[in-house]
Amino acid sequence: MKSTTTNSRQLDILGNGSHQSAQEILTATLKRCQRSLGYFSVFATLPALVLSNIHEARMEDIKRTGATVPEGTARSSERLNAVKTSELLKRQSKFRLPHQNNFDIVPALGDNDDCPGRPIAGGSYPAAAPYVAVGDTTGANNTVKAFYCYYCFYLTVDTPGPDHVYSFILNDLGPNPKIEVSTASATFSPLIYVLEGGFPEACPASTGGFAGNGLMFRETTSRVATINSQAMRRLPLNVPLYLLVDSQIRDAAGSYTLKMEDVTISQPVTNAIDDPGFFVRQHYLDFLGRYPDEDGLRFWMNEITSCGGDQSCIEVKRINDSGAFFLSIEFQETGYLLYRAYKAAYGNLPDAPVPIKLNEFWGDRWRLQQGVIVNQPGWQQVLENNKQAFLNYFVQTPRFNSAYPTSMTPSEFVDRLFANGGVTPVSTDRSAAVAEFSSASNTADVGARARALRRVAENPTLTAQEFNRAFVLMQYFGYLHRNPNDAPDGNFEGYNFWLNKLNQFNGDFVGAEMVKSFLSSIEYRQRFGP
Ligand SMILES: [Ca+2]
Repeated sequence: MKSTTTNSRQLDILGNGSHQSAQEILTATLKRCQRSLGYFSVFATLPALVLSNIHEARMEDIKRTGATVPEGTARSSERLNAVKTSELLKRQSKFRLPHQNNFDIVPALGDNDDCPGRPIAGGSYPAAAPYVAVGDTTGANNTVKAFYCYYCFYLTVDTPGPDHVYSFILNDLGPNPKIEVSTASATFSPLIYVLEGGFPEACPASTGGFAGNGLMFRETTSRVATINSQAMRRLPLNVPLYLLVDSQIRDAAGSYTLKMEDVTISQPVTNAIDDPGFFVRQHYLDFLGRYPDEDGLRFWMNEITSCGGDQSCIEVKRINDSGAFFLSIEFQETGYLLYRAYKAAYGNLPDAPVPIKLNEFWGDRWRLQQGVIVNQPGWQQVLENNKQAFLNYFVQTPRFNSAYPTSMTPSEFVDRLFANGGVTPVSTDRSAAVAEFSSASNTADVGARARALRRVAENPTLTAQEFNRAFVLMQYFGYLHRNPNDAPDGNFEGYNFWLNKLNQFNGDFVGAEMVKSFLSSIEYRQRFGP
């Protein structure tokens, strides 16, 4: 197919490695994940399989339950319009330019009197060998004239003096981390503050800017301004930070010495999403709706950092890390269950191939997700409680009550759920759902409504049928924070393109280059930087 050829050629030019090596690394990753984090145990049969076998596993699941798949849902043979396809790829899959993989380019361009300032070189800086920089703000730009500090009692702090900017990402802190700016000047009292980065407007580009993302500030005492150990621990790890050396007194300026110690700093990047720690952290936020736990963060970061400077290895690991978040138990049992509840309850949205909108997904996901961290003690019970609470809530919403009047009989109720889910149930599954209502003739029992809906939403046939569809939808929700038919698409052509491609590759997101394309898309990358 033309699009595939074009795509492959682009990959070859950039030297992004073969599918073979990607698949080998993925297989190894799967094995390690099973051992360490319980990831990928989506289906009982899955641990023995590599990802390219997922489709077969799901087919086995369906055969085992004796259910049927409606014609045309699992695979589509629709031919793609070559012109439209190339346009889609052009928009979605602008692969990184070679220089964007060079993490050391920033220091060469660095200057510290304008954002993003001078990048601090990556490495560990113990107290015995701190990072030290000497500067003088005399004549510097007034990059930030004021900032809003949301961790400082919501203060707006005026900063009209000339300032210097340093950018860095904290990877780790030792026992006594510290940032200190000292001066020998009797007329210059540095005011130092930290801005949070990770989004395009995080650091004002020209002079006289206002920053809305202040994390903290420190004034000078005895010619030293210090962010001490306690304050350092309030700074987020794996997030781009900007340290500004400004002035407490209007227009005052002078020389200073900056010292950072007992910290580990990431290699500087031009776009925050190229930093391994930020990349992983962002996946927790985008797919699991929570901050990372330390073990998980380190595990997934290590997958990437263990590549060292091998760019093709880094790219493969980033793709595998990324896909793992959709495949994780935690997502499958929260975000994907939410998707399936909507699918069973209402079927697809009008004139759409998907059952749920982004605002519905974000609005309800927390109900299933709250407090769940897979592999932490008691997580199964927390998840079970969340599922029950969510489904009880869901069946009492006005939309559900209106779609399923309590006057419906249990059989009508269950049949409609299965029909909306696109599933012809085996008789035992159907009767088990109906039996939730005992011998009642209507469906007024809220608990039974919730349990019956759960049986349909967790039905293995439904779960298998919707798997690729949900995977593609989550590319839009997770990476792009939008519905597939929102701008710039305006329709579901892009969604259908990726669904067809994923189906053609039997669910193998590496072979289909789906995750890779979303990660590389300008739309995704511009969420975080240039
Ligand atoms: Ca300033």
